[in-house]
Amino acid sequence: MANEQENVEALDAVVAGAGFAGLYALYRLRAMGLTVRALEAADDVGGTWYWNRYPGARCDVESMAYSYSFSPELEREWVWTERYAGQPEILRYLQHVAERFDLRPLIRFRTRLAAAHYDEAGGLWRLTTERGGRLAARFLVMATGCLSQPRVPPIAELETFAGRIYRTSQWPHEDVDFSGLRVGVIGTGSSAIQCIPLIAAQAAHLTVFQRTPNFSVPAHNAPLEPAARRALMDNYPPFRKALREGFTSLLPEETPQPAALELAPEERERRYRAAWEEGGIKLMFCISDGITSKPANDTLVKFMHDRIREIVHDPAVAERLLPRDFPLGTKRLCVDTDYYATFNRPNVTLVDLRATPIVAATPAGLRTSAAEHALDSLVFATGFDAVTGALLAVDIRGRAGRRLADDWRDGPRMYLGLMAAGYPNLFAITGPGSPSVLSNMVVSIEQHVDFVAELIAALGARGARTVEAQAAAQDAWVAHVAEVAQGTLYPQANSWYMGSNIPGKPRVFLPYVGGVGPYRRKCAEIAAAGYAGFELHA
Ligand code: NA7
Repeated sequence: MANEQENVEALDAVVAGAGFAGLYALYRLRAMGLTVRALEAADDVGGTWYWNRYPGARCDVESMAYSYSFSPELEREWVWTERYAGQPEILRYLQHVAERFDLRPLIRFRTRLAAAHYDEAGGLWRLTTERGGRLAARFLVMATGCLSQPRVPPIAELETFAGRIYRTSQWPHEDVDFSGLRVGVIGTGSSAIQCIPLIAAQAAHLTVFQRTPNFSVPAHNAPLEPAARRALMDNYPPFRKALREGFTSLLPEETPQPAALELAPEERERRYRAAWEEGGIKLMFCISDGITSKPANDTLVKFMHDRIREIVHDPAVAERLLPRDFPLGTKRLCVDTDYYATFNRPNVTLVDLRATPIVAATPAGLRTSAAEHALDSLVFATGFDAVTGALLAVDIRGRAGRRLADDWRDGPRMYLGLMAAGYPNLFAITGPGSPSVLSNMVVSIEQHVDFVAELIAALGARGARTVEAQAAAQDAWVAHVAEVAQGTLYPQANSWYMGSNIPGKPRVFLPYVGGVGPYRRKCAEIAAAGYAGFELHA
């Protein structure tokens, strides 16, 4: 490794992050003969699945689909045990991948990328880690995750609270035992909905502090049936193909569905029931227009309200749990085990923060405008600065010292969610304006990493040293992403998809909702057209 300056490690490529995206990027770039290292803040691989180890943490995409497809050997040898894999199993999988493909020696653990400044004269990214380490690399791959920058809202006088504070996004490695304790959970997003039933079963008392009620469907999680699992393991390619080419990448079968209002009410009800009984997010996809037509969506909302009222015994509690101010699916549909039923337990209290907001913490608990809630432990399940948060947490400066944070003041701007004009050789894996969080992340990660690897290879083949997005292509893509979103109900919700959960964040729809298969085909066409919209320079 040639050191061009003292104490600066010079590499062909640096990958930020060692989760699903970072591990595969390392694998691909090393196979191309590049010198490559990953910088990882944690002390192990896993990314999202390293940090989010709260009780009940589980993927809401089925395990057989939420796995890499790049290695047939890996596909044949890794045996998923449950329909939906829990966090420990996914973390073991990623540890296995790191070991099996000998990726660990390429990863600097406990090393967080702090700054990335483009050196135009040298055609290099000059990188600084949080502890002052310095590296230089031609290519920088941001594999920093879409839900990796936690957000914990300020609570007045929190420092006075005498109990223990936990965050679902940074859960301790040792077992946390809530037996005999009074626990509070703030938030009712996916993380909260997964951990609330388990905490309630263990704690003496659980108080759930809810600001916005959420929709959740049952997972009906279960051990995988060995014969069916084996049949799929022996014949993965068509399954993978269907995921890659379909609209959602979440479900292998995507047969055309009827519009909700074309169905007789009884038939609609039968479909919704069947989806509910099957479990998972199928409910969203058993009609064609759930996310584009408000009247269609209203029928899903009514179905969900009926289920919540059916499950929750106390009518007053059920009413407080009914989501009313956003269409179903415009905030991520949660997948749970016994979430609503947990509110039937005598040791669970639901506090409606809209009616009675938190005023301050006290040594003994939390005080709302109505009461003081005595707590021994407080759990924040309050979400993330999604999609752009982890990118902007790094001080990224491109040509002429321009700052990414300035360029994105009114919202992120990337061509295909992959590259930004003015930032040569900087790639985002599942960046803003790509299907990312609306898709099966592993499918989208593999597609982006493959695209980047092939683009780097194309540079070499053409004798070019840098690639960057053209401003006009980027503008057109950003406009297209916004236009497609406007054709859906998504902008009607104050969701993290819209950046609305972060005070001051521009209200922009972050992912691309045009479909995973169509997006992939668009990327392939662009590559086949000599990387249209990208500039390649010698
Ligand atoms: P989410 O889905 O963003 O949920 C965060 C929750 O925290 C949500 O219910 C918020 O209510 C609540 N929240 C946030 N700030 C506050 C304050 N200040 N006071 C009270 N409640 C608050 O994050 P998750 O970690 O659950 O899930 C993220 C994704 O990870 C999930 O979609 C899966 O894809 C995996 P709000 O709705 O903003 O009123």
